[in-house]
Amino acid sequence: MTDSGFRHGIPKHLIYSLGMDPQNATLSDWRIALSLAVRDRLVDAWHTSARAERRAGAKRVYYLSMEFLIGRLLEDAIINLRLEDEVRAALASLGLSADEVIADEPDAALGNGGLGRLAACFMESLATLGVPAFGYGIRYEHGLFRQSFVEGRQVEEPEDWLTQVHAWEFRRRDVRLRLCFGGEVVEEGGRPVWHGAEAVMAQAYDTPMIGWQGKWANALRLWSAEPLHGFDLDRFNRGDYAAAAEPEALARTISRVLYPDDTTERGKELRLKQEYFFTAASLRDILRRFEAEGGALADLPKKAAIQLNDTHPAIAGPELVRLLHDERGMALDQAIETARGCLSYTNHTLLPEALERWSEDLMTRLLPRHMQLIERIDAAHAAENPDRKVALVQEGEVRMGELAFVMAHKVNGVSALHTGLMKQTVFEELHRLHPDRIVNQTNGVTPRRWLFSANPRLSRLITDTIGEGWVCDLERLCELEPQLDDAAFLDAYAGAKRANKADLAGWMAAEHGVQIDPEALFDVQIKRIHEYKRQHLNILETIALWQEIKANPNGNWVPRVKIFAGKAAPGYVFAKEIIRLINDVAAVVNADPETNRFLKVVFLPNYNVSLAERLIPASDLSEQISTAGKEASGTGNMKFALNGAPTIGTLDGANVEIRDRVGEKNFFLFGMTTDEVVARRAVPDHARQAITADKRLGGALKAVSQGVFSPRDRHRYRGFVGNLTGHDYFLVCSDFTAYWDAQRRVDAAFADPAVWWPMAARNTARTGWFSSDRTIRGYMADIWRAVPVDPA
Ligand code: Z16
Repeated sequence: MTDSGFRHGIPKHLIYSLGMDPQNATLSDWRIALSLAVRDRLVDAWHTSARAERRAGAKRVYYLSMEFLIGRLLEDAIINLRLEDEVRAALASLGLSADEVIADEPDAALGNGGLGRLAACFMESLATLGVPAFGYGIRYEHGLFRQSFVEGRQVEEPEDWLTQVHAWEFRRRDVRLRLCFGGEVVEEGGRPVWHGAEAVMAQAYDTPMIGWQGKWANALRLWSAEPLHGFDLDRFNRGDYAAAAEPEALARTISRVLYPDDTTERGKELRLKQEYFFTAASLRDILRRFEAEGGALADLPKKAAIQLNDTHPAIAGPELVRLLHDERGMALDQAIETARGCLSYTNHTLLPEALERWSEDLMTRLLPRHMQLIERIDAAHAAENPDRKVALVQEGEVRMGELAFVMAHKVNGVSALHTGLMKQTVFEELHRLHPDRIVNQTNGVTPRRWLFSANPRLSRLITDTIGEGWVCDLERLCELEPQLDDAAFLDAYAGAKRANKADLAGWMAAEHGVQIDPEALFDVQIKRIHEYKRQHLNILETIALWQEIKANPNGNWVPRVKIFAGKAAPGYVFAKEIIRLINDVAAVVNADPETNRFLKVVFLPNYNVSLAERLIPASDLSEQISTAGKEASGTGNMKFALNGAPTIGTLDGANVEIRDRVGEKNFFLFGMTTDEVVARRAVPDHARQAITADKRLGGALKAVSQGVFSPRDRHRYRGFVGNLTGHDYFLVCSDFTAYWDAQRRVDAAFADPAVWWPMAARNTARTGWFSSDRTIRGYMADIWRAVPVDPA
């Protein structure tokens, strides 16, 4: 199939794989045909990789994650296989636009935000580095909901990416595992045996994850829940159609939908079932592979590094102990040791509401044997650490963070600041007992997708200046440093950004009917909507700026477009209020003829990976304004910096490390530090004090509470303003003045191209360290003890 080239391969798949007559084919048909033709080109590399790792007897990395936010796959594959020119030419000869075909692919939105996108970047880096690895997760029928706005309010609709042919996956008919829930544990021949009451099948689907230049590929293996047996023919024949289909529907519920909460776990039974379902299926698959290749069970840690992405798969500890001890007869202590030798755990948040806890009752009902083993693990840990106070079960709840910690040989945080706080706060005691266990692995992003593919103009300039080596060795961006005072280089750099901004402005006009000035400063905050991320701080500053411009409409204002995008968890009422307020402010401000030359506000609906790829290369300013101590790392912050958008931000998460690298002059720092945040909260009336001290903040809050942005419903934001003036846990009011001042420093810098462009370009030149290749190398050296394999 490769010999005939795409010009023949695309119509061939259209006609013979999809059974379409080219005369009737839609854009989607062509896109699927192209995907199949591109897929043909990567399958061989995939098989070669699998054979090479088997031959080498290599240690494999298993990345267990509830979420893989992979987005579109076609462009990724085209780019990594270096097929851009060939595909473009073939599509053109068929009368098709490559950009339109690529943009037709729905995002695979199998994640909420940073955690899921990190998993996707890691899969790409693992393949680029040639590390034998599997990603294991859930093949959700419905990914993250689609967001739209009705009268400014978020409306959620189910996402249905699988209603179209998904060209990238292979259903593995031979990989189908039976899993149980519930039932009871009985003694048989002196050994505990778990008899589950309810069973489902875990069906594997593999999607190849191809690395740079197609040299290596790994599988992303996603599990789909299916019933043991088709449907009940007896019942059907008796005319009981609904009942006949019931077991099927029930089984499939497990992989039906992604939970839409990013950092709040809510103790739902189905969620625990999802967690056990994919974890247990993955572990069984891992053991099966190990046993097929031969070797003593005690050597499992030499062949399998199993990374738990957050606590969601923490049940892996007891499950692996169960597989080794109950099912294979290994002594309990040795089973615990062996499991620990394989397992490691990444923590992604310190927010108390996000630390998973499951009630002992639910755990006993759903996983009775695991509950017993958790108690055994706990007792063993207590015996080894007689003075310990932390118990795995407290107040009738199983603490999954502590369980993951105790069962892991390494535990990592995702930025230097976050890892330090882990040691001082949630894991203080466990850290004292196991001082070598916690390590840091600062997050990273894949440069293939987030620079090379998303920003071709800047990529071309970089390659023309320092060659193409930067794509898989991102720290070589520092070779741009000598050019940062060169007028021609800076002109070209600014030219790339301007062209990206013009594209974005054109797209916004065409798709959303909003007119924005491409010369204005594009100030962008895109991420999940959450109080700790403080989109409300941004909108209050916007309101204050609007009022200031109105008071002096002939002033020398620096034109700005405030761009927002992001989803709120459907049950998070306050976050939805923030969305509505931003939309209400946009309606009033954008319609104000006195100010709209200088200030526009746009909230783009349905934020996803593809929208991020469009926005980030066209951004001037990156908003990373969380309350210090709350954002574990952030990864959007890295993408913006790489693409030449300086940060306005707090000393939180990876912002700290970004600032260290780009230099304090190239970063707009503001706000309280983690320690100051803690101290400030202890001040009674901190919000009121801050409001009294800052006229602008007072004025903005007054406008909101008086209904300036909700003229037909003047009391709409009473609760919102009440929260900020009274409680203000995230210290929006206390950080307002510093934020305002930082924004005015941004204005001054942007107004002077001789200041701005060197600053923007320095952000690109100095952030090569934030490649996920570097992160993965860190995990390999400090946690996995795995090495790349030569495919040849
Ligand atoms: C998530 O995306 C994150 C944390 C978490 O507990 C749950 C989810 Cl779904 C994010 C962090 O908020 C972010 O700071 C971090 O960069 C990201 O995980 C990847 O580590």
